[in-house]
Amino acid sequence: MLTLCGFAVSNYHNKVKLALLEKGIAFDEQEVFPLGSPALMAKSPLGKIPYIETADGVLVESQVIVDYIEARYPQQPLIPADPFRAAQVRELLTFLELHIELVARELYAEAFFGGKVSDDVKQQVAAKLKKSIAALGARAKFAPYLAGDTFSMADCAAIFHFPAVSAATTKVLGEDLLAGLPVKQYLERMEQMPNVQTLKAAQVASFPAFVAAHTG
Ligand SMILES: N[C@@H](CCC(=O)N[C@@H](CS)C(=O)NCC(=O)O)C(=O)O
Repeated sequence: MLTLCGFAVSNYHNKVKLALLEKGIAFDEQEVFPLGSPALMAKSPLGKIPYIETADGVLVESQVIVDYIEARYPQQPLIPADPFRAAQVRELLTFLELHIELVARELYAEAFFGGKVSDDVKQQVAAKLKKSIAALGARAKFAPYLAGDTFSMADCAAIFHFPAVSAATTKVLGEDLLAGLPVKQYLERMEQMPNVQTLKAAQVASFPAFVAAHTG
């Protein structure tokens, strides 16, 4: 049995949980907050969630976890069998996570946790995001899913990363940098999915307590 460890507000946690739910894989859950405890560091050496406990050991990094469950449980595939189409899904994931979410994350302290980000950092983040979001727009199909006609692991990520990036850029840069892409309509379509509704409801419900605990 797999145990998914993390907490309901995290976009990366929800990405993995949606993949498990859509694939119909049975799993246990343990609520873990990334607060640097020795117990956490023993399982997740970067101190991050999500991580997953398997019969063979622990895995960290959401994409590593999703790739593992895809290989281990091929039912309800979240990546096309065709190598080129599979690579296109991974290209979208790389744009989304390495070039967009990870860059926007620099704004989260000010956007969500009462911190402050310098004007220099804001300018650099805005410039990088504009370039990366244009690149995503050049590749993403939004028809109806991110990679085209089939739901994929790129959607598991986008459904939770897009709202975080929109909220952070709106709050800190005064502009939703995703507004030029059909993200709003895409998210409305994805929110028709029962598993997405369940995860979003849990995320919203646990957000105030999470922010209160992390606002210094
Ligand atoms: N690249 C990681 C990112 C995970 C991540 O950033 N998790 C956040 C919560 S959303 C976390 O654990 N942050 C605590 C920290 O970085 O110390 C993945 O894909 O799993």
